[in-house]
Amino acid sequence: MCGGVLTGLSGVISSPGYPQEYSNNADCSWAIHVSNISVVSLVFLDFQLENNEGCNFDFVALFDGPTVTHKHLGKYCGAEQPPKIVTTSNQLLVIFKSDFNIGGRGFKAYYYSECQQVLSGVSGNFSSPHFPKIYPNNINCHWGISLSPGYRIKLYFTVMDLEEKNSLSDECDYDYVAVYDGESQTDTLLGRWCGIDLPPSLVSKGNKLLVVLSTDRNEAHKGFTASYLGVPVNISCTRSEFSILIPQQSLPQLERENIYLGNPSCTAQLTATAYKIQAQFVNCGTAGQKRRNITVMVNKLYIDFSDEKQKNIQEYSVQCDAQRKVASVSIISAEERHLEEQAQKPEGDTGNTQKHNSGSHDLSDIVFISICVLAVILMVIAIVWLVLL
Ligand SMILES: [Ca+2]
Ligand SMILES: [Ca+2]
Repeated sequence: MCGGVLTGLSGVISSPGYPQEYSNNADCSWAIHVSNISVVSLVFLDFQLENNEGCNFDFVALFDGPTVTHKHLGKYCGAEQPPKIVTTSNQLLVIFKSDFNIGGRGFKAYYYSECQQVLSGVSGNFSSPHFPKIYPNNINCHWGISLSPGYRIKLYFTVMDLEEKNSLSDECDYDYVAVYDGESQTDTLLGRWCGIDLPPSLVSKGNKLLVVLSTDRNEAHKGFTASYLGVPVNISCTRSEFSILIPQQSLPQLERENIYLGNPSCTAQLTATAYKIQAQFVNCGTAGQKRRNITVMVNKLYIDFSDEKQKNIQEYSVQCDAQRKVASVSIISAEERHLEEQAQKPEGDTGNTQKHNSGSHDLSDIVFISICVLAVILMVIAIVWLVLL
């Protein structure tokens, strides 16, 4: 008796009687079926079968799907370990056959699923596979959170119970959760956690976050649960003011004083459902900047997430093309902020521009003075003309 249907996220298969010599005339097939969001990886740990060219006597054959009619991924015999196989779908078929004589130790292999999930709701929860039961060994799960531009993602872990650190290296070498500030593992690593210490809450730089759970071949615990929240900023403008709305439910733990435009005296008001800032361009330090012959009104929105442990103020650049009444908001990343601070040092160009633009009422003052001057000139011309007459 050998083979079967396997539906776990990971598992081990081996030839009948392994590591004893397998029987003659064996005919086994394993249909591996992992969850819909995954592909299957198969890794051989040991491999020794009767060898012959073409592998016609004893062999292991692999198919990229549930039946032998699916794409053939390889046929192996002899003592050379087959390479790691990854399917294109969530199913893998493994066939083992032996003929009437000459055997070997057989094979042992493990399979695992690369659990992959993309989350695009404004808020959501996810947890390690089988939570609160023990998570599988040998898994590598990805949760990608992807929201619309203009959102940042705040991630909280609510339960954390993974295998402890390697006591020799003091690192999370066995099982861990890693969070990347973007959509792939090449983006900045925000941290790597294991054991029972809850990771701190994290805020993404942009509108994407990647959470990875990696477990090794033995010892498993309960796993983790996490929640995330998109922090959106809705902005519009008229010819004279900004209007900013942030749904209250997206920032449940904040006071209205934690949200302000330009400076802490321009705080948000609380409506029934949202934090709201309505600010005339002449207030809150909004300034006009010339961009390709268009004057754009610019300011910064601050959301203060600081707690006792850590200072954490997010900055958003808000802009309004007042003529077209088109507003936009974008997140200012830590790097951008750093560059800006560099540029604003006394001799910096940006510093001068900022100084020049401080207070947009400068603009209306200039217009007013110009009109006065013009009126005076016209009056003088009129008087001179009268006198000459
Ligand atoms: Ca044989
Ligand atoms: Ca482990």
